[in-house]
Amino acid sequence: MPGALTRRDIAPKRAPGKAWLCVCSTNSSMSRCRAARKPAAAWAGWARRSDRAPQNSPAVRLYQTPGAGAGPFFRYLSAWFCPFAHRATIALEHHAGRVGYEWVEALGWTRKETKDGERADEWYYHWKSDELLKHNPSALVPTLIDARGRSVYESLVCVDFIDAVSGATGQDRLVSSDPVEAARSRVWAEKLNRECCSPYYGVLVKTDKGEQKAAFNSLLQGLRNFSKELVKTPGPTFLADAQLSNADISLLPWAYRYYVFEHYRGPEFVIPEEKEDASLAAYHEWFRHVMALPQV
Ligand SMILES: N[C@@H](CCC(=O)N[C@@H](CS)C(=O)NCC(=O)O)C(=O)O
Repeated sequence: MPGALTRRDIAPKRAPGKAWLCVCSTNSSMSRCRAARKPAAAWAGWARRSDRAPQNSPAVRLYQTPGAGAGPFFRYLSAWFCPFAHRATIALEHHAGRVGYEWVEALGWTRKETKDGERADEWYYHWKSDELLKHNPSALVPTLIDARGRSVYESLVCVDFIDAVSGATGQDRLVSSDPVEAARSRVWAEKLNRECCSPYYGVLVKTDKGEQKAAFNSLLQGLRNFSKELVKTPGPTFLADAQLSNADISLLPWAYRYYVFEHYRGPEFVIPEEKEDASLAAYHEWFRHVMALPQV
């Protein structure tokens, strides 16, 4: 019968000798991903925690597959370094206790063995797991696989999907229950992606200094636009009263990384502090707030 898989059926198959990788193995505050550091057995207590979550919404019922415990559970195809995946990770961690997941490191780079050791440092190759190739036509992370083997992908879609199946209500939702606010934050999730995430790559990948600067300036303008929108509602986040949303999560993994600009491009690529540029004050307040959240 379709959907009769148990959690054991979707447990990860760890390659012999491979370590469990964390979302960010550096000393960042994004390194606190609990699931990434834990093997399958660590989820033993998860079903118990999920008993506390509302279990009566249609979306949650759909994901209660026979034998799979009390709440939705996914194999989460991810990559420790990927900011798109980090959007999904934040949504999963936000709904920890309502949604369970098994982290699977599904792509990366590895150094190739060479026979003679010559120029060994340059011999890297890009690997992808068979599971990722099978479950996402573009073979990109993040990709979520449910107990029936169905997949959901595209980071912003994953955030909304995780929220929909979580059964969360009120301030815990990442998509407002007010349809107008939900529409506004959906528009801004896409806008932030275009204006503040995409130019990040222009700054770092372009070789022409003028093009790097143009990308940086357009990113700054995106942050100023975001600042203006932030002050329309009370509280530091996009939605009112500190409710975290898909718009905040859209920007967060890139905002966290902006500090690398100074290292790779020099001091003129630092995001100005609020005392240097008052139009960025709300953005900085937002950044301090979201970076201090336990799920980030
Ligand atoms: N539009 C996608 C982009 C995801 C993406 O580009 N992920 C990268 C890792 S950061 C990836 O899977 N790259 C594999 C490849 O390019 O083949 C999303 O929002 O999920």
